[in-house]
Amino acid sequence: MKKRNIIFICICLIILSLSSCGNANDEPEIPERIVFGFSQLGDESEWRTAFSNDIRRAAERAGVQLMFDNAQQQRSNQIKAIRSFILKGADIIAFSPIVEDGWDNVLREARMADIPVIVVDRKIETGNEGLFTAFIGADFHREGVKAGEFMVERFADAEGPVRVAEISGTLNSSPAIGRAEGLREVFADHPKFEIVISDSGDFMRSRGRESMEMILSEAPDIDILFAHNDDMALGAIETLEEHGIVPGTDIIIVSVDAQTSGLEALRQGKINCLIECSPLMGDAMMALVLKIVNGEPFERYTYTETRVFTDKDWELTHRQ
Ligand code: GYE
Repeated sequence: MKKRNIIFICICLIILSLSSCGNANDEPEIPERIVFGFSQLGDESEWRTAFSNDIRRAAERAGVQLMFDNAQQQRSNQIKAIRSFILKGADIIAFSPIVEDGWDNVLREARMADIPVIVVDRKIETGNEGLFTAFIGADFHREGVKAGEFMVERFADAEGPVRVAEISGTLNSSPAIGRAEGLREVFADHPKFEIVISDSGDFMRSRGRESMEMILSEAPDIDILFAHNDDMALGAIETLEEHGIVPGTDIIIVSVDAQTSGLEALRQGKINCLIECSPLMGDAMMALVLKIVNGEPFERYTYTETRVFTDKDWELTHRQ
């Protein structure tokens, strides 16, 4: 009987010690994952697809829980997405604004909910810069300047007028505004350059094709085409080839982005100059997200690097 009692007490003790192992108080705390809402503006270009993929990859690497919404090119959808992130209690929100204006109300709502907002890729026009926490993206004005500088160098010996056609990006979007302004700033000091026609191609390849058709009928004797992104340049190249015009030779072509298909066209001599705009901002954005959420110091404005690739660089490296 005594022995049985001892065995019983031992069993009780083992059970007790096992159950105390499962006690939540002793367990290492599993940190809560940061919930990050991202509103992407659409999927109009190769650049945009690369950017979306990069964000997904970076969020996974950083262990951040990503809520991703594609607004299909509509500002109203972006506003809805940001509101739903607020309602779902996101820790932090970022968005890539399709156009510059119209964001103040929803940003105020985020601020009332005490949720920081990062503006990424494109800029916004706001009466109150304090409505967003940080910006990360490219300097579009500088891209336009670099495009202009290439043209000035390439046509240094030309007497002029040098006739330029422009296929611009989405109206009222910050890359379209910045790239157009940068180019015009350079031309202001070189009056032999004349922008004879400008049309918006909405950053899409199909629209680039159409714009080029229109340009050929309205202003057939152009020397340069400046397309605000590779996709529109590639669409325009298709149209030129259909008309028996040799892109890169009969017309000098300059575009922005330098994504895979654009670089391939540069190698083939169909594009003469690419101004790089990198979509690979995911890791930098996640670093910013972690700093902001953890209350660490962070840079309010981060600008990505811009390189210039020309057909001459390609010829040089190819010959070596
Ligand atoms: O150049 C274009 C895209 O906002 C920088 O948007 C981005 C631009 C990019 O559709 O290809």
